[in-house]
Parts: sequence; structure tokens; C-alpha cells
Amino acid sequence: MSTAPHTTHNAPILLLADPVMAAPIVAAVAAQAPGLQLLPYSRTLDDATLARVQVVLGWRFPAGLAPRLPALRWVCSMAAGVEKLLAPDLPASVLVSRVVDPDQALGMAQYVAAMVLRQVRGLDTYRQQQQARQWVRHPMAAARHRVCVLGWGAVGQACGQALQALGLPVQGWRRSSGPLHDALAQADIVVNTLPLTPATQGLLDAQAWQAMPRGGYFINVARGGHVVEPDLIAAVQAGQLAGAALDVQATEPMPDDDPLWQVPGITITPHIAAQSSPSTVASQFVAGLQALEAGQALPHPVDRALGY
Ligand code: OXD
Repeated sequence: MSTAPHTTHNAPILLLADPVMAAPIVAAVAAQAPGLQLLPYSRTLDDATLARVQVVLGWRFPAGLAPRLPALRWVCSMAAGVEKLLAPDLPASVLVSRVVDPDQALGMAQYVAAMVLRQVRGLDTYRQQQQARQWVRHPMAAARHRVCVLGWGAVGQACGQALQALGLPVQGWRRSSGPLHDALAQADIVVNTLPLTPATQGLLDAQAWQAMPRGGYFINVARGGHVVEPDLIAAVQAGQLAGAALDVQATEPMPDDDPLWQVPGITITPHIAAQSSPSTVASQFVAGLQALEAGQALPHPVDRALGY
């Protein structure tokens, strides 16, 4: 595509990049479609400019922005999880779709496998031993820990396949599979890849940790909102869980005084498990725009009632 599609009439395409960097996305779209110009959002944009926006490419809506976009037709999510774009004040007529980067699922699977192996092979212990110059072997058979992957979409399945290939028995769980606590009771390690919806918000609470066998481990690559964080901290401090690896937290970026920073056994990473590549975002966005302009179905549509 070398020119702006006709029905957008050179209307600005609003880029809501935060929390990822805008420049690589702007450059990737310009490289693939030189006629398209993305307008990175800033709080100083005036109402006349916003009133011309028909298309948003983004991660999350700043509060109160949706009603200032009366011409909006399509929201394309750069993130796999779309909950922060499904603003309550987004009109029902606006189409929502998302980018699906196969490499993102692979990146998630690599992160999850790294965290699982680090835990089950006791690598933190050997790191501490090295710091103390202790050459001590602990008996350890090959790991056969039972893993339950919550959410069995593209990301959940990629994680499950990677762990199975490493010899760990994996059970995928989705809401239609049966009671969550029955699945948790069979799991030494729980990996969360669920979409965040009203039905899954706060799903992982004190009762959930209690349902797991004592000494289990939790890995979250989905959203902090699934977890009742004070309950998780209490479960780790009580030894009900051996620990957790959290790539996502309820408040991002985490403030200095977030209690999660301080809990021995909890590993924090700053939402880096996987990110869609700018070139994939650009090519899928441009293809989506062409479909929109041609009146065709958008690739990877989001069911707004389901929230994914
Ligand atoms: C996503 C994410 O939803 O990176 O894509 O968290």
C-alpha cells in the first residue's frame, strides 16, 4: 500500500503506544505503507484533530479519550490482551480486532519454560551457593512436575507444548473445562495465560492457592488483575506456595512501595515475557486497514461481549 486508503481521507490514525515505545511502530508502519501516518497520542491533541480519527492502533485507552473520538470505526490492538482497549465508553458500533504475532506466543513459552526450569532445577539455590563458594550437590531427578496452564489459546498452547517437550505433564484449563479448583489440586505448577475479563478478574485468590498442593509454584504472563495480590503474598509467606514469577502485576509500572518487591520467592519482571515485533504489528495493521476499506471481515476480530 503506498497511499492512504480513500475512505479515511487522510484522517489521522491515532497511535496509543503506551506502555510500549511509539517510534519503532511509527517507523515500521511508514516502511510498509509510506502513505500512512500515525499520530502518536498526547494529552495536548485538540478536539478538532481527535474528531477526525477513524482508526486507532493501540495498547490502552487513556481514561475519557473514547468519547472524544466521534468518527472512530476501528480499534486495532497491538496487545494480545485487549481489556484495556475495551473502554466502557467505547460505542458498540466500533470494531475491535487484534494483532496475533506467532512469535509472541513463542516468546511467552520461552519465558515460561525459563521460569519453570529455574524453579524445578533449583537454580536459585546454586546461585546462592556460588556466592558463598559452596560446591554442594543436591539429589535431583529429572523434573516431572505437573503443570496446569490456565487459558488454552495460542499462548497457552505454545507454553504447554514447550513444557511437554521438556518432559513435564501438562493439563490445559479453560473455563469450559470444569471447576478451576479441581484443576489446581492436580498441579505442582500453575501458569496463567487467561484473558482478563469480568469473569476472570480476581480468580486467583486465597481459595485458589489453598486448592493447590502445598509447595506449588505460580507463573503469571497474563494480567495482574487475575491475582488477588495480598492473598498471593500471604500464600508464599506461609509456604503454601514455594514462590511465583510475575511478569505482570496489578499496578504497572509497579510503584516503589509495592509489597510484591519484597517477598522472598517472588520474582518480578517488568512485562517483558513477549512483545509483538513492530514489523508484524505494522503488516497486520495495514492488512486490517485494507480489509476495513474494502468492507471485508477484519482479521482476528475481538468478541467484545467475551472480552477476547
Ligand atoms: C499482550 C501483552 O497482551 O504483551 O500482548 O501483555
